[in-house]
Amino acid sequence: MRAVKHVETGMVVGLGSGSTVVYVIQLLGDLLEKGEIYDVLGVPTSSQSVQEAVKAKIPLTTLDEHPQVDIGIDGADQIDGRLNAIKGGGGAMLREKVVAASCKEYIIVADGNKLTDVLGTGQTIPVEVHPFAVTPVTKTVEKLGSKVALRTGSGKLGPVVTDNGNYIIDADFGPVQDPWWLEQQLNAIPGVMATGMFLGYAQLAYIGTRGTVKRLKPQVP
Ligand code: DER
Repeated sequence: MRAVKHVETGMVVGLGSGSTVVYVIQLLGDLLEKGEIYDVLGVPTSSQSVQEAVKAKIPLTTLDEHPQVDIGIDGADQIDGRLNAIKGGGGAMLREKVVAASCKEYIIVADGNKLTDVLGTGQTIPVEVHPFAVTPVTKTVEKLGSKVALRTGSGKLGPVVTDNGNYIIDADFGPVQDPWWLEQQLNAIPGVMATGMFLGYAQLAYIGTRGTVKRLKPQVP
């Protein structure tokens, strides 16, 4: 996993969430155990990444103690050539975004099937919403031109409740030609806690396809 090679001794590392990042956390734990790097602290982005980091014996810290994170590594549900991404399939986007915004360098690791020309193509946009506001937010997001579904759990009845005690709506806008405009509109709705659009955060992505890994930098047209 090439992304892990960016982590150096003494760094504070943002630990993303999701199935891909599990390998990142395990590898980082291995490097620490072998003593190849040391004095590394992790900032977890979800209860999942806390559990994985504890298993991998990575010492953890908080943004209160380390508000500036040297490097963040996270997955994505969809990513375009500018390295703008849709995240939140795992429901962790609020903390993931706070950590992404705190990183000096932010790297996305994803499978090739996550690459798209236009964000939103065949992919819903998750929006974390305060439970008190879920109905008015849903109506407003529908008025912006999407079909909206409240995310419900498997293994639990009723809505998915995030690590922050909020609900998630998944908004299907189809291909989004101007994600920056949409991000601004969504963030302006009272009750929206975070959207799954991660725009302008990643400086680098490693995209794996059938055993090969491509290194991508943001393409500027
Ligand atoms: O939910 C999330 O934000 C995850 O990071 C997601 O975007 C990537 O998850 P995956 O690696 O399991 O596909």
